[in-house]
Amino acid sequence: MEFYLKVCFTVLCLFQWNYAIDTQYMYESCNSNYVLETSLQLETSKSLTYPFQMNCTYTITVPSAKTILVVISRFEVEEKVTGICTDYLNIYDGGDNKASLLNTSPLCGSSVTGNFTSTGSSLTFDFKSDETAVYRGFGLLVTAIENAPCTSAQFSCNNGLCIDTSLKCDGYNQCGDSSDEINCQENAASSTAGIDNTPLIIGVIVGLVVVGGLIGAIILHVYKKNQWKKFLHQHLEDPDVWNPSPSYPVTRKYYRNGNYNTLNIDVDNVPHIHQYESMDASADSVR
Ligand SMILES: [Ca+2]
Repeated sequence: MEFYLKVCFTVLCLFQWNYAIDTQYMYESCNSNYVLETSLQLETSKSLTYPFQMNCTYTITVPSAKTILVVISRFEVEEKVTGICTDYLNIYDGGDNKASLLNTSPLCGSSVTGNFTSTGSSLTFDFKSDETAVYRGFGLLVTAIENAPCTSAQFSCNNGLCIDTSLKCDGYNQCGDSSDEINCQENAASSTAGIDNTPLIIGVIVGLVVVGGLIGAIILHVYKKNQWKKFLHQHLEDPDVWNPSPSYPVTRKYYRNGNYNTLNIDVDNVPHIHQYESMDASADSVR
């Protein structure tokens, strides 16, 4: 078990994979509440595009001492029609859509960027779509934050925010200024420096040897088969040439199977046949 854990950890570090983050979908969890401890990704729906006539709210609440940071990581919603958003997102600064709005106007189109921060411990997202033109929707990174000074269990962002320390170098910008994703390659390199990679190296070498052996066996088999065909062709073309190589014996068994019928050879009077009789097994394996 320890061997496999080391292999998996090494592979993860080598390829710098993002750790999985909790993802919630507004359409599939329409009009629900979520208690958030650290961070989640809020998506419009599980489908490739959000549905027509979607009308959902989603409320997120964090512990009372904390507030909420929303980072827009992706936003693809129908553009305005005659200056009005027909599909749009509103972010309310409270536990329902009666609270004050954090955004100054409904959010739509594909150029929405920036961060939003709650004043309290709850935020409510409200998304509506009409009956025309659906798009991929949005992805929002929602994170529980506190202001500095940070505790030992928190990471101190460059912008003065504190986030859970587990969010450092997880591939997502929970600080809002990306300071939690800085210098991650160096950290990953140093963290792998103390790992004993011997099992991984041995595994790779054994794998290469096995694969190389298989390839060699296939090449040898094809080579022998071709040589055997070449030899037979030569003797069928010219019956006077009768000088079989010990590597490709022609035996009594081979003659009596009818392979040389056209040559009218007296099997019992061909000395080479007796010479190679003991190699019947070898000839059979080649064929
Ligand atoms: Ca992060």
